[in-house]
Amino acid sequence: MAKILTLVLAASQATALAVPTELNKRQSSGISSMLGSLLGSGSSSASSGGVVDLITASVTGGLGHFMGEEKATDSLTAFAKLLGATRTAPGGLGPWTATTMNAGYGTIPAPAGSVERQVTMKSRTDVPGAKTIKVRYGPYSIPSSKKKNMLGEMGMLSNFPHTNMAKPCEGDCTIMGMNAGLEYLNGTNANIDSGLWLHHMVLFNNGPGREDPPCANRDVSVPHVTVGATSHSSERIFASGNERTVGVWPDWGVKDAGYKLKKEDKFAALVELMNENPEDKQVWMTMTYDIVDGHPFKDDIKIIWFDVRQCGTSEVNPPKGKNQFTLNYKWNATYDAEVIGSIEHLHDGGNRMTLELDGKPVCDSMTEYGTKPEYIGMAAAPGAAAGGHNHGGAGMKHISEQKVCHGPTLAQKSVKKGQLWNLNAYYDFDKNKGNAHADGEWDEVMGIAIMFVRVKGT
Ligand SMILES: *[C@@H]1O[C@H](CO)[C@@H](O)[C@H](O)[C@H]1NC(C)=O
Ligand SMILES: *[C@@H]1O[C@H](CO)[C@@H](O)[C@H](O)[C@H]1NC(C)=O
Ligand SMILES: [Cu+2]
Repeated sequence: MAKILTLVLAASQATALAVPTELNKRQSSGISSMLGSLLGSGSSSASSGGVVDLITASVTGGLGHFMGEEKATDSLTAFAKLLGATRTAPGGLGPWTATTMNAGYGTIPAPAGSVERQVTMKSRTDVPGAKTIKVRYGPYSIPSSKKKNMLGEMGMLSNFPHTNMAKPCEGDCTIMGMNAGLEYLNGTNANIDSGLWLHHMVLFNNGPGREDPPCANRDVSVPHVTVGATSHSSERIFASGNERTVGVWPDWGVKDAGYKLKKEDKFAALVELMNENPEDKQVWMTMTYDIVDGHPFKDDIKIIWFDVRQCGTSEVNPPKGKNQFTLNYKWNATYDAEVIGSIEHLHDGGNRMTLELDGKPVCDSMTEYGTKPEYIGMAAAPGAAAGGHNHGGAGMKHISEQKVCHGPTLAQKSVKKGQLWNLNAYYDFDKNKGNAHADGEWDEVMGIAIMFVRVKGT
């Protein structure tokens, strides 16, 4: 196993970092069949849809596009297994992503003069005893827009796995709200108008009894093993794109339930940040939490993750030649609960996202563009490349708001085991321009909804 691991690491590094992208097809197919025979001996994961496809994409410089294909989830899962992931162990995909894929970038020590890592703010809720705490994570160093990563993306810190992250409390507390942000080292907001994107972040909680229902039926789930956990020992509890949607449950009418955080729980995140400036940048990713001490409420709040590309990278390539398309995901509910609200995430080009139950609309979340100045693309700095993997350029309006469904805009307030929930993500590039790869093809898109449910305590 150790030998294969070294081989794969060496192969991946060698192919993606050293092999010129203009390598011809015959050479690259030679290399991948050689790798296939090396990896293939006794390893079913190297067969079609497995690691060889991934390495072939890497050799031909097409890894970025490959990540948005449906089979990429199987390939990445096979790669994770090859690096030692099992039902109970995360294996080496996380360390590989941190140190090989994002070599030289990621977390750095906070330079002298940086703002504090944690601040207690005025409470955002009127729940007795509640506090609002902002935790700054990182700082993270993001490559300049002139530097290309293994995926062929410019200026990207790509799904950087950050483990052992600070929690809003060390002992027991109850989370009642969350939102994410991006800041300069001095604590000033950082956004698109200065070329910095909170491309996305996913927060995981890893601890006894934690489980992520939609991915728990898989031995190995890519996002979970990437942060050093498994889908049977951890759960995704929050996510945000650059729209930075705020979810404060007391504002949705829930003041007597929350997510019960325990002493043994550990936080981790996938952090993807983009920089459109021609020099490296350093930023904090922030999480603002509303909490109360201890576990004063009987009921729990849980998170159900809807995703049109579940348990993979969440990325989907827009169908070729189509400007309008819909992406779909179905979830067959595995437990009973009360729905309190949902937060949706689309990429530029997205119109709206709906949740339906038995053909009946439950949530219709509209997308708004450029409603705030910091969501309008900055003028390119002299000498800058076209900006990240070409996220529009000067004056382009990006997603600034995604409507949250709760209360009157949430037509169904209960989930029953065995119900089929249907998520649709609607894209229309004629209405709102999407983002493009350097080669002019549409960049991958996403369709994610995180549904917050209340589970009765006993
Ligand atoms: C904070 O840092 C950013 C980036 O270096 C800079 O543009 C901004 O002017 C600074 N703000 C303050 C108040 O110092
Ligand atoms: C949902 O799952 C249940 C088992 O929990 C199964 O009986 C049912 O047929 C499934 N429904 C659909 C529509 O797949
Ligand atoms: Cu996204």
